[in-house]
Amino acid sequence: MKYNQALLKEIANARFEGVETANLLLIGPQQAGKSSFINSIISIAKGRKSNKTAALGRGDSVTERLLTVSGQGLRRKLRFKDTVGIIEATHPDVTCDNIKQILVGDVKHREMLYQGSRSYEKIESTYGPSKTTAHCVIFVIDANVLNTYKENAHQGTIEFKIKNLMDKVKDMGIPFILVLTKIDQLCEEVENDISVTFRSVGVKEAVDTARRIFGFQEIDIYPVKNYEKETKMNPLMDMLILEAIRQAINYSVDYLEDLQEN
Ligand SMILES: Nc1nc2c(ncn2[C@@H]2O[C@H](COP(=O)(O)OP(=O)(O)OP(=O)(O)O)[C@@H](O)[C@H]2O)c(=O)[nH]1
Ligand SMILES: [Mg+2]
Repeated sequence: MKYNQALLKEIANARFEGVETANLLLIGPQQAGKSSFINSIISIAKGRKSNKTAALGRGDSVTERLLTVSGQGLRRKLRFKDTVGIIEATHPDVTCDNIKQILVGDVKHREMLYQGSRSYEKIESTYGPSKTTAHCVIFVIDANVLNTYKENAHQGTIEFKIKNLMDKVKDMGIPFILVLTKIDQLCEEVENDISVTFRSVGVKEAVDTARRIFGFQEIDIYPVKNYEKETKMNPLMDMLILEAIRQAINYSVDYLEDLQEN
């Protein structure tokens, strides 16, 4: 598809002030499709299926450590940071504390994410946008579980934790988007034909719910279908994923530009 080629080119041509590569940090509940999303992008960039970060449906946490994924060509523009999925309860919340450390670039590739977290003073004092900090956050949520989230959620719930992390990201001035995954499971029409995504009532409802619960703006919400069991590439799936990435890249460009100017 010509449109996809144009999107790919636009991403490949992005220029970031002060750094060569945009750091995109993925945050979301366990099993939301974070790793699958990263693998999907890499597959699109390569033009074939690729698995850089383990994504398996075992029902429990698959990604157990920070994985930084980057590559050649177009992929040199993007560095993905894949994190451990957020789960309900658990106190102290090591995963959320750890994600806050990752935001400020304080965690290394393959560092286990279940280790005791370090103190917050350190986080604040070391903060300074750089090659290792996040330049845009991609929140990833399964579109099918959105309607189980509550507006006035209490502490310990997944939605509370996500809102808390959103606040942190906003406080730091880091831009963010929301990727809604598994839209194929929302309704049969989308499952059969991904091109009806933007006409689908189910997708519209999911987008509205995400706006209401989390306060995302509509232009920042991207419904996608990740590659999972497919063996071949699908240009319509690619398009939805590329649109999300383009927005994340544009936000990274703006963010890094603002930092240089101020
Ligand atoms: N049908 C469908 N399944 C998906 C989609 N995205 C991911 N999956 C499946 O959902 C499961 C979880 O995906 P992962 O990518 O491992 O999710 P994750 O957020 O990285 O999970 P953790 O690392 O455990 O937090 C896998 O079985 C994927 O194949 C999607 O868009 N549609
Ligand atoms: Mg994962």
